[in-house]
Amino acid sequence: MLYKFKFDMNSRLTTTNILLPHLAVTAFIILVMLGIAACGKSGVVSPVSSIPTLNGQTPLVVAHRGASGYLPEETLEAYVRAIELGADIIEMDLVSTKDSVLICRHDPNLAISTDVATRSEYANRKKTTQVDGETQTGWFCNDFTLSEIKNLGAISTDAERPQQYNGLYKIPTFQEVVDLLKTKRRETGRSIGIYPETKNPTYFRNLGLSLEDRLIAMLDASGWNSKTEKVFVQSFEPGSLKYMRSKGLKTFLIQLIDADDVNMKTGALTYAIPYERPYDWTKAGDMRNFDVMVTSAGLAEIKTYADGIGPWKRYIISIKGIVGTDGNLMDVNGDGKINEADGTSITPTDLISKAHKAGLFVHAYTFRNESRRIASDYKGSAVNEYLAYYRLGIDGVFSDFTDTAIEARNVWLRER
Ligand SMILES: [Ca+2]
Ligand SMILES: [Ca+2]
Repeated sequence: MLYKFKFDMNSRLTTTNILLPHLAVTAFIILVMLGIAACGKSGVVSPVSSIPTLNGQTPLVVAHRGASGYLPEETLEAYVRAIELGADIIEMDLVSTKDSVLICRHDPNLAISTDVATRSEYANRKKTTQVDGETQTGWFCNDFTLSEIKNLGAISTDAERPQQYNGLYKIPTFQEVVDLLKTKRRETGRSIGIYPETKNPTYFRNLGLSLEDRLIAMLDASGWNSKTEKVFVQSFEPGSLKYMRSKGLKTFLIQLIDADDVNMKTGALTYAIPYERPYDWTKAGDMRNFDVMVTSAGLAEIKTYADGIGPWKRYIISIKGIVGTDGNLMDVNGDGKINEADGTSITPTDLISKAHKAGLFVHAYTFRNESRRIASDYKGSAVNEYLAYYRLGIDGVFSDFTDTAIEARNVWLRER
């Protein structure tokens, strides 16, 4: 039959030969059209046609701070677990020690994610200072050498998550995570990616501990300063991204877009220190909030220095509660608390399609399994939340629970 389809086009018109050539031509046209539709910007043909991501590829699962839902975040152990759970990419925040070593911590304040408060030898380092306009009391990484930080143990940052690993794992340097990833890539044969964030870059620059040049040098040395690898460099501060681009960073760059909270009475996002705007804007006297970044003009501006955006997920699907007769939000599920579980998803914004039109991919944060964080319309299932975003064409998700994000992606790929 295949022979007929290919070669009988001009042969004598028998009943069979009238029908088959038409089928052949039609099938050929359809195949060509599907092939064009499945070809993304990168020119790579997607295994599944018409996936609504920017490049037509399946959305990426980014292990946010490693397998942080299960183990103390940003430790080698949390990254190994995330890789075992199937993460496409591991994510980390970079801050600096006093002796200029990049380490993986979400906050300069070590009280948040380490056992420093229990160490009497460091009691005299406790202080109150400003981080991006916010007054904080604690122990700060820029007051500690790497060898001192290596004495500390990582702890869970969330009381609802396992506490039995607190203090067991060390704080890794960025180089140690890079080395781990190289080993794991060899062992697994998977091209697992990396997603470092310059954290509080203005804060560190003001201390003479700038992050950017060291990050570029380390990516150069690792052979990963390129878009041929799954390497994504992210920041909330546009100045940090623009600086790195100008200094030869060739990886994918992502502008993170934050807000403070959701007003559950209206579904509107709210803005407050230190989440209202990039801190380099504040320092420069630019008092616009992050929300200007999600306008068409804002996205066009981002496209001049970045490849994608990393918005808080509520910029795409926000939630709204029910206001009672007393004017207060109602405890819809009757658990005595008012939180995201009392909210219902509202109509999605057009941010993903607007960003795609601007040529930007969208990786949203942060997806978590805890029931108090799951809007009521997802019926307590984090899988349902991921599905809503995958269906909208999200290009990647930052998840504390890699396995759930992958399970949902499999459900979504099957449903297509
Ligand atoms: Ca981060
Ligand atoms: Ca409730």
